[in-house]
Amino acid sequence: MKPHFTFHIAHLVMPLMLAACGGGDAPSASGSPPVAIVTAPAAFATNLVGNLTFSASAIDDVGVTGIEIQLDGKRVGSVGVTSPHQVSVDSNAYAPGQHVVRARATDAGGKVSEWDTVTVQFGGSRSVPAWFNRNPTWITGLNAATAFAQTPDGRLLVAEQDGALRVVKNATLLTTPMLEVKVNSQGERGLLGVAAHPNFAGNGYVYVHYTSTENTIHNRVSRFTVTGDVASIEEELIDLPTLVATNHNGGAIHFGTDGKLYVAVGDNAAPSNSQNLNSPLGKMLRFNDDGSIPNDNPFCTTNGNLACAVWAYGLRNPFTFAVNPDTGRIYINDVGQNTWEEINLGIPGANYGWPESEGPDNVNESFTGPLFTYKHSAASPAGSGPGGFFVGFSVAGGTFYPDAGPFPANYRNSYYFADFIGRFVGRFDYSNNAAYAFATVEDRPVDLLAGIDGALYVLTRAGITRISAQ
Ligand SMILES: [Ca+2]
Ligand SMILES: [Ca+2]
Repeated sequence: MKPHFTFHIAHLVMPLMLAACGGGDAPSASGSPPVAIVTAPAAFATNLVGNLTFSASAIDDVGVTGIEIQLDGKRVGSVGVTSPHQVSVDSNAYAPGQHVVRARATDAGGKVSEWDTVTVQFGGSRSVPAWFNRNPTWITGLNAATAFAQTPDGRLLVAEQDGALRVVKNATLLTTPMLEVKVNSQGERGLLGVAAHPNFAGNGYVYVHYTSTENTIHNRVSRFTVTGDVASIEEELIDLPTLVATNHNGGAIHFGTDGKLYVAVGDNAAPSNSQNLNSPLGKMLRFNDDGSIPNDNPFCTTNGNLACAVWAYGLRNPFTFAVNPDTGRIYINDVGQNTWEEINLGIPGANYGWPESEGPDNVNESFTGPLFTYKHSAASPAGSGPGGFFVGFSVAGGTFYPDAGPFPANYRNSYYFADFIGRFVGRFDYSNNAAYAFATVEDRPVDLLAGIDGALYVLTRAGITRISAQ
């Protein structure tokens, strides 16, 4: 702890000297903003358990009037005035893994310091924070599930890799699938994506993304019309190129708030596809709800060509993505190769860099780097660098929890993401550009969904875990 404090003293002195030298502006009653530092816990502290004391100090040229300490973006305890300001935190209330402590100070003139932030790791064995319940056996008996969607009436439609679209109705898995498509399910092929039309209540349209064996083995998006719990009338809307490898198909499909259908497509293990705008592979594609190509996509040289559907590119294997229902923002999870997992902000025309770059290792400033990225191995020291204490191998699942809902306020307005191998759910707090541990899962997660009832649903290969506010 001592070296950490000493390190910050050097930073504390400088603003005071600058203030003393005088700037161009006339001095106000409050002068310069204060400077705050977190003095406990130490940066990158690991395995913090039990009751913890967080401490922060602040200095100001005129006088500190408030010191605030936050954990994971939420204030803990009261605002103090005297340094060191200390608050108590029961770490047993939180999931084990990464948490972020920060402090700031104000002065009499309302000037506010920068945040001083330390990233730490809590220990313990809690599977969700104390304000939540987790039911890992809410639905069991799924066969190699890959993705799910919810209809406005609350049913969950669950894609199984072998081609069945299952229905969960009133917390029960129905025996009869809503539909079955004939698939090739070798490797990562099969039924991979499902979406309900924004006007499902009116038209009954459900969309599926699957590996068809018709003529050649290729991925296809079809639309079905649902009556009751059964779908009929397949309309084959989009046929992607013939596959070579069995992996990197991407898979997720969702409607944007613009009413367009977005389809995430992997590079099919041929990385050069991702930078080739004449290939729909390694891309995020964007279609009208009838499978036709909108005339406002960013790249199009030959009208009607499937390449005109490209909305963003430079992706490797975007198995999952999500649309923020409040803002329309799209976050694209890209499964990495040897080093990094990525969460990318969807931007029309963006190039996310694969295979020229991965994670934060951007080699070209025209590439769009990830919003958040975590590594396949611990940093040195553990917790430092992009991703902090998050370690995983396959980002699989993402959903926005909206501004409203039964979750405690500080758990809303967050992007939840899961890792297939790490078996965890993390929370990306996009307002503060930080990620925190949220939950552990007992099986391999493949998809996440913030449900109409305000619960967070975690789809695993074999079932659905339901996480709800207490
Ligand atoms: Ca001041
Ligand atoms: Ca990238």
